[in-house]
Amino acid sequence: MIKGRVIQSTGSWYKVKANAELIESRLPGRFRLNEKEVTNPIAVGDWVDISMNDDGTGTIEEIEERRNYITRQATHGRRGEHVLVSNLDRAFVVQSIRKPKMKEGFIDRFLVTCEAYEVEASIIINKLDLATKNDAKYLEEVRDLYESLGYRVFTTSILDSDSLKPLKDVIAGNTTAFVGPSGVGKTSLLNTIDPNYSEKVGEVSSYSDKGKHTTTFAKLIEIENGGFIVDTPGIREFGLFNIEPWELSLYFPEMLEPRQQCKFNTCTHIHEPNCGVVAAFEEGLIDANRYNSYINMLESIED
Ligand SMILES: Nc1nc2c(ncn2[C@@H]2O[C@H](COP(=O)(O)OP(=O)(O)OP(=O)(O)O)[C@@H](O)[C@H]2O)c(=O)[nH]1
Ligand SMILES: [Mg+2]
Ligand SMILES: [Zn+2]
Repeated sequence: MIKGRVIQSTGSWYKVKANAELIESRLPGRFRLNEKEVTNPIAVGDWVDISMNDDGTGTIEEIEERRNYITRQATHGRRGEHVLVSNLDRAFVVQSIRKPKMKEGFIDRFLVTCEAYEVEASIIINKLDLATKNDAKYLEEVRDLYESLGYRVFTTSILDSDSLKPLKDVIAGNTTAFVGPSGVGKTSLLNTIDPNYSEKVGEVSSYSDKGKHTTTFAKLIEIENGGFIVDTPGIREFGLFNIEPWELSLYFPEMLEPRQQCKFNTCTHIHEPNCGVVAAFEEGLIDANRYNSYINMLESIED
């Protein structure tokens, strides 16, 4: 049996890197039967044991328990969850200041998932070269808000190599992932961080300001200064999976203390009497946009 790591998956084939070799591997049907609620039983980042076939392909026999992972609600009408990537030291939610414009709701959903699944999360705001004078104040507010909650914020532009230095430093030696909407520059960042790569990047439509979903499969890439980056396909909406209404506030760091003052331990912090979170919000201790994100998420998981 050979141990390796899944570096790419198309759904039927898995590329497994074992030592220095890339082995095209298949997954026996029994794995699919076991995990009905998952659209992909194997994710990029997984450690697996494979047995070798005569034709040089592999068969995945065993999956090592994941240290952590990022998951979201499956799309295209499928039920259950879709595991994006596993065994991470850190995950970056990538946004761009313009083209396409920032979606704070996306950031907040991603951060909640990372809190729930115990992945350290940071934020990248890319395309800083497209920021106008008026954006400066907004960027400062965003940085202050998220850093006060314990998340690092990196502002980058692929046209400014100095802006990438702090990012490179935290990536070195770790396994990290880039997750975000299409067109924000996830693949461009990767190509710039390690010039040995020239993965395909796509235009952003000038009409809709949306990317064209250029990256189609998640891919784990080893970079030259040591470390791995998982580039993932653009995501329109980051749907929460398997988070109950009563527990949602556990994944908002600023609500952890206030929620202890709530009268009811099933409090959802909306309409209940004697709610510590609402009290904290009214005192200005919880940011209005974050509280709004909380309400939006709560509504989406309640129905
Ligand atoms: N001005 C500017 N353009 C950028 C920057 N980073 C990326 N771009 C451009 O944004 C477009 C989309 O970049 P991609 O790297 O393909 O974006 P992506 O996030 O990988 O998109 P998907 O693979 O579709 O999810 C390309 O035209 C890039 O050249 C940046 O820092 N500044
Ligand atoms: Mg891409
Ligand atoms: Zn409450």
